[in-house]
Formats: sequence, structure tokens, C-alpha cells
Amino acid sequence: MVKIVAAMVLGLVLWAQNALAQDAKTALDEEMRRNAVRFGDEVTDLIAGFGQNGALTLAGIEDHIALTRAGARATALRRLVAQDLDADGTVSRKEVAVVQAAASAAARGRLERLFITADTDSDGQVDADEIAAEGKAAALRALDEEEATLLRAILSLDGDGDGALTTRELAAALRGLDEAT
Ligand SMILES: [Ca+2]
Ligand SMILES: [Ca+2]
Ligand SMILES: [Ca+2]
Repeated sequence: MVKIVAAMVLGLVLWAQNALAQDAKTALDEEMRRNAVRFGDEVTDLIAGFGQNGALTLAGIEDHIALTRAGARATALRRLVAQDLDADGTVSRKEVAVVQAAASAAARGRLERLFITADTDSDGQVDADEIAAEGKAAALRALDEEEATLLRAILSLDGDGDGALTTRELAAALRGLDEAT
């Protein structure tokens, strides 16, 4: 009985994984068809930037995802920390007012939006936890899970199945797109 249940659970997990992979494959297919030239350029850049010897593996894709997110996180953190004028780890309304007074009109609006977004409990100050949370949120805004899944699905274009995507395999996949339409 336990074995049957375990087999059923395993079957369900495999089915769900397969369904997810299928979703990603469909999304990838749509992305390729929407703008094949742009898609080709972007993936070529990825292969050049994160591939090893001209071939992109899952590790390279994960590096790209992590770097993109870390960059966005660092930018968001820097913006907030730069407003913590007394360096107590919290950005107060008063500090934002000082920064805004010294900023251009356009920047004042951006500062206001950043403050409101980051102050999630609306108590009029952005504390250390809220600064960290805004960093994480900015990372996901820059590259969300859906986009990450799509990026990982690029490896389904790996024609010879060696786990690494080359520009040659990318070109073959894009040619296949032409033939299919
Ligand atoms: Ca402060
Ligand atoms: Ca707050
Ligand atoms: Ca390959």
C-alpha cells in the first residue's frame, strides 16, 4: 500500500514537472516566434557572455540570472542607503526631504516613489529589513521567476543533447522555426 502511494506521488511529481517543462517549452516557442531575430541576438549574447568555449550550459544561465538580479539588488540598496544620512540603518522622512531638496524635479518624483514602495508598513521610515526586502524585490523585478524559467528552457534547443547550447544549435533551431511556419 505504501509502495503504491509512493508510486502515485512520484507519478504526480513527474507529471507536474513534465507539465511545467512543457509550459516553458511552449513559452519559449512563442518567444522565438514573436521576434526570431531579437531572440537569436539575445541568446547569442548569452552564449558569448556566459558560455564556456562557445557553449552555454545550465550553470552559465544560472550565473546570468544571479548576476542580473544581484546588479538590480545592489542598485536598489545603494539608492536607499545613500539616503540614510545619519547612518543609523533607517531612512527617515526627514532624510528623504533633505535628499529631495537637493535633487532635480524629476529625481524628486523617483525618490518619493522609491520611499513609498520600500516603506511597506507605511510607518514613515524605511528600516533595515525594508531596505533588504526592497533589494530582493528589485532583483525579482529585474528578472522574475517566469523569465528565469524561460531562460533555462533555452537549453531545450541543445540539438545534440550534450547539455550545452552552441550558436550552431541555436541557428538550427531558428531555421526549424522557419520551416515549421
Ligand atoms: Ca537614518
Ligand atoms: Ca517602514
Ligand atoms: Ca549541444
